[in-house]
Amino acid sequence: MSSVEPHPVPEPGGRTQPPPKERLSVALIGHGFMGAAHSQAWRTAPRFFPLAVEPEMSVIVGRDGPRTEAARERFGWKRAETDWQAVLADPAIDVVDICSPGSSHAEIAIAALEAGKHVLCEKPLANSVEEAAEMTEAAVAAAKRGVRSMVGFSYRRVPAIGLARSLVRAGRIGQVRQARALYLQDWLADENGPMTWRLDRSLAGSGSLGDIGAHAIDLVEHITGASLTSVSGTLETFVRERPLLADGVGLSGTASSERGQVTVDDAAWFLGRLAGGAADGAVGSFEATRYATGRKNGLTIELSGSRGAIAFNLESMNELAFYDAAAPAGEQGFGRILVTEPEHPYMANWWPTGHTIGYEHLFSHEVKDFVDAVTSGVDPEPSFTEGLHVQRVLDAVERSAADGSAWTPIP
Ligand code: SOE
Repeated sequence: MSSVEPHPVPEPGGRTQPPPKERLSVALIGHGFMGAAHSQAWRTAPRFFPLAVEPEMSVIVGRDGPRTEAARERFGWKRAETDWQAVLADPAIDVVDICSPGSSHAEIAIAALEAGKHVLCEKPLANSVEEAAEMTEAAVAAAKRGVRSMVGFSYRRVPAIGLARSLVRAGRIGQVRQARALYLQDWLADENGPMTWRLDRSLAGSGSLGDIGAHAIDLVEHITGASLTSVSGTLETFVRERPLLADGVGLSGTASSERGQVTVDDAAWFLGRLAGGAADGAVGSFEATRYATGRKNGLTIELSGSRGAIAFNLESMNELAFYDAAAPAGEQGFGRILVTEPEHPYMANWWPTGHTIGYEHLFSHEVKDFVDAVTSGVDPEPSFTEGLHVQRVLDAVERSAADGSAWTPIP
């Protein structure tokens, strides 16, 4: 961290202002959907959460000069660059926030960690177990030098997920026997939609499985404290050829007249056996698809326990349904808890009682937790090690699907 000399500045009348905060100089890699979301978080988190340092939005990096300059202006970064290696060589940079396609995660994250930069890397961690393992090795070595790293599973920072985790870990739904996690989107239901990078295996690593299935895996394990130990999976690609992308970023764009092969799964289904935590011996059913017509960002999780249940829906992210089987007969039901009150994680810093938050707030929570960990000298969660485990689950699902949905162990 570059430090400004912390000295009290006397004000008229003798009162002194607190010394200016040290700065944390941030470089953002990528300016698509996640680049936009993370930019908002770097701008907003310091305004709502008392961070020990002042993040400085120093540089945004993209491949195309004019587009990156436009993103710099739109998202509020000081500089725009097209050479990420030159940015990593800058000793003034403290943090590298990776929001580029999965094919670039390993090279950039490992170089950044070896250069002593703290790293926040979007999910999934990498495009393969091998890459994720190399990143994790670099992260563990870097942590010994006080360099921190985190994977951006942003939904862990939904206050309702924090409440679900507290209830489940406290035994309020008893022994979890079944987990149901569906992540349903429909932005690919139109077969004429163009080939964004998320449909190219060489860039994305996988399709719905890694893009959104990774979220479902991480959340079920985060809430229950259990780990998936084996899976039986099926993958399907409904539309195998699409128009190439003529122009666009993020999830959409304009179609060109040329066509290309879709090389990733369009939808994934898998069963999983869980061990440990509150779901020891449980069986989970997972689905991840971007063809669920009418479902826009429909991540739902339901945990069925011996003494109750919880149910969450990302499209109603400020609520958690809680069924308490210990409640008096006649009073039992899936009660809706409005998770907006100051008792819940992060909520005291936003709005007065009863006011809701949205998708973008989760990234401010993520930045706040990341910066707090960096300034406190502790390793943030989820770590690259946890990201590697998710990568192993994704890989096991793909191997199972290729082997007739055979039950496949997760190392
Ligand atoms: C697209 O499926 C996507 O943008 C994911 O890549 C994100 O991780 C998720 O937060 C929203 O949907």
